[in-house]
Amino acid sequence: MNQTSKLWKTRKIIHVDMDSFFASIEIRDKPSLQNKPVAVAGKADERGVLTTCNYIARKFGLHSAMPTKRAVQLCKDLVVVPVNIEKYKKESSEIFKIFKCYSKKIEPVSIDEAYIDVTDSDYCSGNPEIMASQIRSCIEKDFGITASAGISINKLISKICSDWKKPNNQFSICDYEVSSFIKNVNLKKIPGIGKVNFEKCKSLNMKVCEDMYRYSSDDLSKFFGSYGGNLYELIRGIDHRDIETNRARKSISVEDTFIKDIKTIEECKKNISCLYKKLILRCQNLKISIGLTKEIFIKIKFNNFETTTRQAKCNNLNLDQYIKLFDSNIDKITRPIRLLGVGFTLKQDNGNILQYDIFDR
Ligand code: TTP
Ligand code: MG
Repeated sequence: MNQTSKLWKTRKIIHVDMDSFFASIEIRDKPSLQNKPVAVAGKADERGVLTTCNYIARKFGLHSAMPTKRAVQLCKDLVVVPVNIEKYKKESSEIFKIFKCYSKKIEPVSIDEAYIDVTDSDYCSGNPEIMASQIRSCIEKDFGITASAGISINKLISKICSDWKKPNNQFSICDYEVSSFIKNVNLKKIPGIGKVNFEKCKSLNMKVCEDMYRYSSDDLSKFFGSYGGNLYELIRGIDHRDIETNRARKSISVEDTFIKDIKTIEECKKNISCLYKKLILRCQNLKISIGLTKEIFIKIKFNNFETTTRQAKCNNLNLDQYIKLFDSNIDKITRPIRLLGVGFTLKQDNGNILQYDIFDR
């Protein structure tokens, strides 16, 4: 790492993200897997998918959410390890304790990533790059896995930076570097630009952030709806979001991938009924009151992996509401269905802010 001090004028945010997290844990626990392509996944003959794979396997084109069957076709020597979520949750909560040594302002984002606001931290003479380097060394020494880190003045840029030199590396962009750095960042890296919006960008001849600078905030709102104004700032590297130490849960859901695709309305309804029971059980386990329901939703993934979600306002959560939602949106099954999910979003406005548990998946 180049440790010549950069000039940090505003905030200092570190984004830490473990490298191929589930796979790294499995390889650590079974050293004979080292130097082999490894995926942590459901079984190929049960229509399982990859949760992740190590970087050796990624060279074969493998990635998260790819069906295991396809992965094994692409990479003949792939070692497929079953998922052990309880183990990863435990490791994760231990690893996250390291962050507390550097700041009280920590926002866990998922099982393997967090933002740490070290703006007011005096450790390492206030140098955020040295702090990030120490955090990564600690993770490697104490947990036997590697992590990458991004260091910058806001969440947007620090997250882009942690991915910039993955795996086992770190990258920083300080105040005066932001504007020139962000210009050449691919629009795909901007939160909110998913597949659909990226296609829209391409049709407008835009690939990197700078390509969008010719449009006003109003223009962008015309193209991208209410998100346009937000986008105007993000592509310029502006992100005022604070670190959320108490993230509120926004929704809860359950889903099932079927061993055999389902093809009839009756089968769908039967499965929605089973999923509803699971959802209620999950709410009970998490102590979430169904009285907090704002909107219910149903998710459908077809056998070509196209996914669609339908939602409706709801004050009184029950199975009939889901069946009604299904009936009013689907009158015939146009393609075999490989996955169904049901869930609901939660009201946030009556003091019922629920602690979001990143370790609950
Ligand atoms: P990621 O941080 O997205 O991926 P990763 O840590 O495996 O790889 P990278 O080096 O690119 O950061 O996700 C963290 C873990 O979450 C991942 O190890 C497995 C799990 N996961 C899923 O179960 N399903 C998914 O679709 C993704 C993306 C991740
Ligand atoms: Mg990761």
